[in-house]
Amino acid sequence: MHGLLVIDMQNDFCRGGALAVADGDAIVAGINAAMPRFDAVILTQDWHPAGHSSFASSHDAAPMSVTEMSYGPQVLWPDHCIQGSGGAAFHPDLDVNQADMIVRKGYNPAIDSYSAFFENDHKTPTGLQGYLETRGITQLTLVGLATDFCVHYSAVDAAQLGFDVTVDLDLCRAIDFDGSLGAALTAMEQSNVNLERSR
Ligand code: VGL
Ligand code: ZN
Repeated sequence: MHGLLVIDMQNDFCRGGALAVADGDAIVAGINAAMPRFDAVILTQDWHPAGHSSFASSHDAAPMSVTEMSYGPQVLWPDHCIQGSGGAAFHPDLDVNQADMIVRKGYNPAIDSYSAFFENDHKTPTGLQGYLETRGITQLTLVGLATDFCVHYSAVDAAQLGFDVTVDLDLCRAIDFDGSLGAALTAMEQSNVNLERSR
């Protein structure tokens, strides 16, 4: 069974959003078109409480600065994807009706969660692994936002958990902050993630 894991296709990561990824909107149509080719479609939704510890505003710090958390270095982001806000909603053109499952992450006030599998402490699970295994899904293709953060960490965790993982780079877009895209591509390759371009 082959699942499509669609990462964080939310308004705040698209044009006009609080943490807009360049050209994020451009991949929505392609993601919708890809959905019917998979046995299962799973969406992730970045879902932070107001005042989340990953927000620069919670630390009196500049957005995009880096701080040290108990679990390691953490980029401090502009406030984004606040639970129930329009920015946290899925892009209006994303075909949410084709999804079997929606996994929310980042709801723990003290820990960020880039990966769809584990919070940034690399041990608190979201439950997605169990869901996929229960459904017999062994192959995963990842698409969405952002290539160098949530797609990257989700792909590496999935590969380490033993899934056969492909990232379709044409259906992803990157933040590319301080060399993060290059580092992410290297890390994914080293973790045996297949990097694919669909077009
Ligand atoms: C993301 C930064 C903060 C992402 C989420 O979806 O890649 N990046 N929260
Ligand atoms: Zn976030």
